[in-house]
Amino acid sequence: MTPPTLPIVRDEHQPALAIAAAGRQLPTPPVWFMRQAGRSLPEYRALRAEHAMLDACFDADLITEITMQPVRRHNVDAAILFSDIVVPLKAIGVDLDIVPGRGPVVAAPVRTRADVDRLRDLEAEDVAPVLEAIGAIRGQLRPDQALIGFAGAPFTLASYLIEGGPSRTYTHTKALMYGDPELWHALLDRLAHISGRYLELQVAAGAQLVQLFDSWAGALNRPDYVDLVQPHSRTALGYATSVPRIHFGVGTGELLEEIGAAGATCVGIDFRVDMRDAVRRVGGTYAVQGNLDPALLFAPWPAIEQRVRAIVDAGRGARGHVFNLGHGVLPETDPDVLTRVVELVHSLEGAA
Ligand code: 1CP
Repeated sequence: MTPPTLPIVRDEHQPALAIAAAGRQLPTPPVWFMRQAGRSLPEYRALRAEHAMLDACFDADLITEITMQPVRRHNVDAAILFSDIVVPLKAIGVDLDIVPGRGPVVAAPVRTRADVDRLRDLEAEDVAPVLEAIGAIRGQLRPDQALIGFAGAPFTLASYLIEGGPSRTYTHTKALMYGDPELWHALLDRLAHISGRYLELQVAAGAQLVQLFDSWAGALNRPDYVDLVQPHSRTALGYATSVPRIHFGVGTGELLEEIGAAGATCVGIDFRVDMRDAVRRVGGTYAVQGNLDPALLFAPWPAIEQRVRAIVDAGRGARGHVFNLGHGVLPETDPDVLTRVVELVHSLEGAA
């Protein structure tokens, strides 16, 4: 296993979350929530009632405001840029929309060499409002709060492009992956450079760490992940080696070591994995992030508290721990419960 390249961390100048994600144990784990900016917040729903999702993703003022909403409300240790994994694809001219209640839908699915060749490189001017928003967000965050940039990993992006939209079975994706490996690698290489460049641009604009979302990589077994996907995720993460790098996928319990070895400093742990097992398997090499079940937030408080404490205890055994959910906040979640979880995590002090 290739050890991760850890960035040089100067503690006084780094927010706690960047330090933890780089691989350092802190007395109190920093906390944020995947999908913290979104439909669980009434202030988000009010804003989005007036603007389509993709319009909001290309408007610097809206990006800034929506990114800051959960930070103000929950006092989390990080903002995650309000955007979507398909934003860089839209920015290079792919005809797609984010359909309410469904997700990204691509007008003409990518399935041929000519389709792949049309995916051009991403330039700073393609995402100018995003980069402008990053500066504005940094201006509003406290120095101890981090700004997380993100991108979709090549496999997850490819699944939307090839299927034409969300999928449960990835039939077209896998047919191309197994049936035409040459075209598959060409597509994933294109996407790796687009994603990587997007991460690089966000870091240059002020993002202090990044997360690569390979949300659907859990659909693959380990050898296929290693041969057909991991090299491309490594290419993407290679664009952001100056900052800590979280790498996450849903249902990736079979792949944790490989998710880390793709060039991460912190491995995202979904809620199907026992945190103690995750720490035993990868916590000696990488920081870990996770892994409260988002559905647990609907249980009575004592059940939530018990699980939060258990995850924090388990996380203390790793090289670093960022508290988070094991996947995104569900839209029906009571935001006050999220705030209470942040307060609880912040109250749990242990030995560093
Ligand atoms: O109707 C709405 O309000 C739109 C819902 C929504 C939101 C708020 C979508 C559509 N995307 C987003 C924002 C978003 N997407 C963020 C914002 C910041 C935050 O986390 O607070 C992030 C990080 C994403 C990333 C994203 N988009 C992922 C990776 C994370 C994950 O959940 O695994 C994926 C897979 C997407 C695709 C996508 N975009 C939207 C939906 C509903 C989906 C999933 C569709 C599917 O199931 O395939």
